[in-house]
Amino acid sequence: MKLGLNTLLFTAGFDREHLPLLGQFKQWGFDGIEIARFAFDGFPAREIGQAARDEGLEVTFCSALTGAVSLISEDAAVRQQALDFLKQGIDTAREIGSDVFLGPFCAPVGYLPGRRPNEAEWGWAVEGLKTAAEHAAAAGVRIANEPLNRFETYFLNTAARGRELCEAVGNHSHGLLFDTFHANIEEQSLGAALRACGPYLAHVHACENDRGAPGSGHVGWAEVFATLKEMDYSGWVVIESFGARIPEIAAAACIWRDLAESPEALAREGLRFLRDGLV
Ligand code: LER
Ligand code: MN
Repeated sequence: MKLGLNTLLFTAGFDREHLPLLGQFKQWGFDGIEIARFAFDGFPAREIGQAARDEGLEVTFCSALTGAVSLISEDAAVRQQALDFLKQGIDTAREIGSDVFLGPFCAPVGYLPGRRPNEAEWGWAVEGLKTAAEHAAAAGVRIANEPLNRFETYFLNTAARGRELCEAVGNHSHGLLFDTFHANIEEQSLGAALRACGPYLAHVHACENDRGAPGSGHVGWAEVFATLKEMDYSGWVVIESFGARIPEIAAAACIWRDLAESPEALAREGLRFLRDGLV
């Protein structure tokens, strides 16, 4: 397994000015950097991907549907906007040299209409993701679609439902991202949930129950590590936490206190814990 660190610990909009982070990530011992962007126009993806490789880091590429951009909107024009966004994200992942494009890609993060998802929305998700998966396959990129906890989305909360979605999409280029923070809230068993992802498991976010350093809280890590090994998972396990002092991130992730002594301490302690348990 390869271990990475998501840039949301430091910034909501990774760009050239953040290139000095590459040397730090490498020095701390990460195999890769997970770059997060929520807009792609003008982003120098090729240049940044090359800079990461020059530093000896692999790259994964992360985004999310935000605002009003939804693949499952009643409005066909909005669904098309979401599909265009996903296609552009996939193209950016290819340009940056990532073979995954990951994040929550059905409904915008934080959209909570106060009811269950309906069949029309399920159909729109399947239809949109089929088209996105074809685009991803042609680009040599795999979509890793992320179930989120119930306080961030009403649409896709569990691995079991994620697997149903993958089966309905029916394209290996559409898989699942398993995030231990969300799963810790929604799943009855982390091991069973990982096994439910099965061959669709495309990416893992390692995040503590309070979104701090993996190993510092009460996520059932022993079960997570044992199940990933039992599944012969050989992909990425990426530490995802959020900069508590970065206003847009703090507000989006509702983080109102520091989760570690410093972002560096969170990254280094989390990495040591994951290496001990996984590699
Ligand atoms: C993103 O990976 C995530 O986990 C969400 O909670 C925020 O988009
Ligand atoms: Mn995540």
